[in-house]
Amino acid sequence: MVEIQWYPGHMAKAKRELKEILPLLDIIIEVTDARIPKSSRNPDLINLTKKKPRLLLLNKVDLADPIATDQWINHYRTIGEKVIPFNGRTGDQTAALEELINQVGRETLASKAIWRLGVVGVPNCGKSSVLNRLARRSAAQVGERPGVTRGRQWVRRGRWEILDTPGMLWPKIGDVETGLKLALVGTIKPENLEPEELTLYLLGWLQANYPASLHNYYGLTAPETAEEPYSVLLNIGKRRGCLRRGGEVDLRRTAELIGNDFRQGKLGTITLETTSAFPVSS
Ligand SMILES: Nc1nc2c(ncn2[C@@H]2O[C@H](COP(=O)(O)OP(=O)(O)OP(=O)(O)O)[C@@H](O)[C@H]2O)c(=O)[nH]1
Ligand SMILES: [Mg+2]
Repeated sequence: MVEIQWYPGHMAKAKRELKEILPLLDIIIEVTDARIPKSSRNPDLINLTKKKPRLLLLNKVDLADPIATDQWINHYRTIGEKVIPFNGRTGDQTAALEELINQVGRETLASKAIWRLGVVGVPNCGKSSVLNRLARRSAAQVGERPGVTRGRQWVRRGRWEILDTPGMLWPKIGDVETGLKLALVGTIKPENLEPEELTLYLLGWLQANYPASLHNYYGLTAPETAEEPYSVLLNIGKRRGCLRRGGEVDLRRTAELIGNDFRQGKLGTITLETTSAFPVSS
């Protein structure tokens, strides 16, 4: 298995800059990806912001398994987080988010004229989209690839000053599965990854938890969906015509295709981790 150590200089800089600006921030809005509600929480960010009022957003809920999302929301509520599901693309739940901000602000900053909100999280999880929803306009640039936001950007709306920040990972992602999941949802640039390894991991998860997705989208038969992940990869490559000149399956291209299908939600609503692996007390 490849060990993902993706911590370019600009992320170290982003962390330094966040540390500098943190004393100014009143409320932290930590954005995560609802498909990996645990793995998309940066331990550095949790640590840096633990003394601040903090809201947790499970963003991209439209792509996540709704049952798993409910379980994760319950899990986080149980351990005392102020958490809500969110869809940065449609802006559903913006009113609920605003209400939560107002509630936390009333409790902690009642007398302050200006409330400074900091939007933080791993790359590509939808921070700028969330900011645009709160600002009610397209103030920040949004994009499909990680690393779109490079610098800090303040946006004002009413009594709120909202800060958009660049995505941050942490220097050493110790657990291989965490790295694979972060890569699968698109927080790491694809050119830094091994698509075959990622997709074999994804296929194993789909076979165990969402076998119907392989049947419905790629047309595999039930026995085919139960084969080794490598055979499933080959089979999808054949069916999709991802072949090299000699007629053999192009595994890399097939793997990229499946990864893209997953990221775009074509395989259905899928969450890559369950709460059961993490005791409520964790
Ligand atoms: N399906 C879906 N896509 C979303 C959602 N929120 C954001 N996106 C998309 O995810 C991609 C990344 O969104 P951004 O808002 O740029 O994410 P970011 O966290 O600011 O990314 P960086 O600045 O690169 O770290 C864009 O293509 C958005 O349209 C969501 O709730 N659902
Ligand atoms: Mg951004």
